[in-house]
Amino acid sequence: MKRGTKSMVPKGFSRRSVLQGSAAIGVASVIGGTLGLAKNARAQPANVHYELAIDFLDDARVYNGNLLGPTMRIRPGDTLDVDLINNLPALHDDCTDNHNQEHGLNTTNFHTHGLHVSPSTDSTGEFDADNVFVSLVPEDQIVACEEVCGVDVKTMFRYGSNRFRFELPDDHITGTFWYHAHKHGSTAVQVGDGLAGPLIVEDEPGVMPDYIEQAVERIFFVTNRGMMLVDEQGGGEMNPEITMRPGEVQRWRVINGTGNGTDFAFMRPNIANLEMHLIAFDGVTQDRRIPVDYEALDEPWFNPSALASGNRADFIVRAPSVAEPRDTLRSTNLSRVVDMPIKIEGAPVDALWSNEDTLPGRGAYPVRRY
Ligand SMILES: [Cu+2]
Repeated sequence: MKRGTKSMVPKGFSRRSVLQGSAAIGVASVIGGTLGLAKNARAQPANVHYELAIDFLDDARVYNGNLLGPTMRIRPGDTLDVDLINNLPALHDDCTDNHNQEHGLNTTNFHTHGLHVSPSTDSTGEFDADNVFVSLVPEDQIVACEEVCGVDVKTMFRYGSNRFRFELPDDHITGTFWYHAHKHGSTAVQVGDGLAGPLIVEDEPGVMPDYIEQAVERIFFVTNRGMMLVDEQGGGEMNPEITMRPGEVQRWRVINGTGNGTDFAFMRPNIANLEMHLIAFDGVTQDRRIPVDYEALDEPWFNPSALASGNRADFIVRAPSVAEPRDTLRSTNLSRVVDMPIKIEGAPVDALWSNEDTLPGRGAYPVRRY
């Protein structure tokens, strides 16, 4: 495979922290003239910006030189701008009359999986939104569609770089989503390479129960190469040992980003006395948490810890004081079993917990802005 020749160095990272900081101070001063956010108050809508430069890394197409893209964090009402920069070499292979044949392998697009946003343009019409007909080709690529296909194709070509703008409504649901390349003919290859990443629509403060709101967050991304515990930039550890302190409560956001549509991924911790409850699925918070019996390898559609390709599941997990190893590991030929080795170590913590199983459901009620 031909390698990219342009810079592999990311051109810049998110300005999210700066934006969030200034927005929070603005709200606090309006509410009471003092710093600090009141419970149930929310930040003003922000314009959140990420830049994704695509290059080759070890023969795989990647964002910003990392195994995955950065974790994008937004809130209901925000505008998300993604500047996509295609540094891949031109292939001149974009047009084909067979839709089911791989083509346009260095041509890409950007899709926010699960967001309720425009499938065409932003509200001004100036920027592309989640539009499957947009194709971002390398800067110097020749697109000879009429020659190759003999017809004018519907695709709208962009060259080199493009800004995508996603406007989230004020009452957008909060939860775990993801983004990925979505150009027909190259999606499976590019997502398998790593052109994907977590996308979190943050909960409104005060909506989730305290023990969930204060839980330590971990994001796990199931890829074709294994399960990755991701860091915010898109690096991370593949098939990690998961450390928890005795009594610690963690919120696991799990994304099945594999390109194989027939694979169910089963999350299977290796200790018998871990408390694990499903609290959200596909970005929708449940009305009640569901205890996960991760020893039971039922049909995947009965098992709350099974994720089909593209699914997301959020779990609230509490570590025991001492791990009891499981003695049997039942196997299944139905699916991809994702083993989660847990290591309980460090000083015990007295983390908030509740035996009450009620959850806010869709949770994200429209919140009045101040
Ligand atoms: Cu998708």
